[in-house]
Amino acid sequence: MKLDETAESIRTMNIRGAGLIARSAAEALKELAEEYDGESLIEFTEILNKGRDTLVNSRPTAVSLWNAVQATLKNVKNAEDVTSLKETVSRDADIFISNSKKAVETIGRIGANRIKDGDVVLTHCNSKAALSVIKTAYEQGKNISVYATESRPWKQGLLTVKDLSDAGIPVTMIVDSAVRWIMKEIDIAVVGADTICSNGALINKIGTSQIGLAAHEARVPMMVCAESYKFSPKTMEGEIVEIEERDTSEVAENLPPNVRIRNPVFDSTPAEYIDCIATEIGLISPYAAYEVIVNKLGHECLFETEG
Ligand code: RI2
Repeated sequence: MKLDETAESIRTMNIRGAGLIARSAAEALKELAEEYDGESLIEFTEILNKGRDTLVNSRPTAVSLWNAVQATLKNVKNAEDVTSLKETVSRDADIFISNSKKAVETIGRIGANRIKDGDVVLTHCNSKAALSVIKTAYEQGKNISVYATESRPWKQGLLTVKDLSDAGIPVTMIVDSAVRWIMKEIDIAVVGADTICSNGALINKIGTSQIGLAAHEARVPMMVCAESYKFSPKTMEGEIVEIEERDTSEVAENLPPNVRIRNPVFDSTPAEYIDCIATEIGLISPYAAYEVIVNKLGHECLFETEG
């Protein structure tokens, strides 16, 4: 797939889920690099930078996309010729993709240790990291069942219930507004992440914060499942995460013309409602987000936030 097609697929949500978006962006940059047949390092670098901007502008909220292009292009400035630049982009893309896949598996193993035999789990939207945790707990022989929200307006919950049911896990779908009512039956809420801010706040699918609020009220722990590239270096500089608002036709059509619709698709859950974050480098407190950004993503990506 050409880079422009990948960017369009991300925009239209044919490619979706913060982890898959990240891996697809790395792959798109790798292919862009491999297909360059000129001899100018300057021209080649410009093409890569343009490709980076096209990808980053396709969806604004998930920092996984930004971190993926940073990781893939991190050695561009050191390349001395076209051949070595091709090799470096290709290698760094492969490393990112492979680490990303391994991270989802490791998170499954670590997060599953927080799920007990007999637990009733609540999940939201369709997160591969959260599903990795739930499926690993089930594969460990734990007798669990899952409530999955529908996740309006895109109804990613339908993907989640299909996946869990294919794995043999008892699953019940609820509408998003049933979350607080069902909370009395829930032992643990397990959700994914699009972005984690330096203050530990979680940006995830719209409705996640009401799960956090209801879980906190009911003293139900909420575990977030997030690869380290879901943590945002940009928030270290005080940048506010842009909450994507998508086309209103996704919510409803054919309403009277004087009815306004809004379609924000992410929200922010404060750190105080989050029990723990399962990452590939361990189970952490949301208040350790700063350390993850500095120690795992590295100082060099801080304050290099252009693009
Ligand atoms: P994984 C999704 O966003 C959901 O918000 C989900 O929780 C998050 O990405 C992380 O997904 P969207 O792309 O990376 O459906 O865990 O808007 O798969």
